[in-house]
Amino acid sequence: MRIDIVTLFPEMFEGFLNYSIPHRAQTKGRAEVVLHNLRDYSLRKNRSVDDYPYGGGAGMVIGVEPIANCIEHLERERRYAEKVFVTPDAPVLDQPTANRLSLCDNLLIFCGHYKGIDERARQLFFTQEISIGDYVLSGGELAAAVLTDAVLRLLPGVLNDETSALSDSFQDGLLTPPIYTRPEEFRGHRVPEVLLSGHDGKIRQWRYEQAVEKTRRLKPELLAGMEE
Ligand code: 6GU
Repeated sequence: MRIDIVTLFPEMFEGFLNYSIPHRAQTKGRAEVVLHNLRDYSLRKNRSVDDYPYGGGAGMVIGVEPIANCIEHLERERRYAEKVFVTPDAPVLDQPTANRLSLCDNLLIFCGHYKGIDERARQLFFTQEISIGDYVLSGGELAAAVLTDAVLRLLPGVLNDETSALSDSFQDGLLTPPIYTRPEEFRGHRVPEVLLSGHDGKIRQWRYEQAVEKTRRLKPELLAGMEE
């Protein structure tokens, strides 16, 4: 898949995209992530993209013209399955949304900054809006990075063990059970005996019970839909 990210701060993505799973998705040829600087689409001499809000108030607003210019330019090259605006006043990203977006060929993610973007741009140029949680960040860049990571790790062939995305928390509607590695005992705290038993059936049953118990304790809302 190809992900085009539009931002005023493309450098913010360089570190994240060059490590770990997001890096592997690209070097394995499963994904291409292309950064675009919104300023390159400014029609002004000083490359500015923002202005004062009509009606007054604090903060600057990114104008509709550079956004239109940028997205129309990118759309001349390819069709996007979704054009996502990341913003805190939107539905919160969840695993089903990440799963669905991972099936798209071309994805566009637009990062706002300052007070936000002109409402007309939201209406005219995006097919979906996504937040990453109910708190405010300084800009959309970290949210776009979170969304990109959540999507890239789902692409086939990116994770070593093909089943390991399937065993993530949320993929079966449950949190993951506790996991352990050596040593068997640390300062008197032992690894649960069942995990050392070599008995696959018992281990599977224990992990399922632990997942249900942990979900009930930490995220009971995930169980609400499953109990009918
Ligand atoms: Cl997408 N943007 C900003 N600026 N803050 C956020 C967010 C997005 N999601 C949660 N907080």
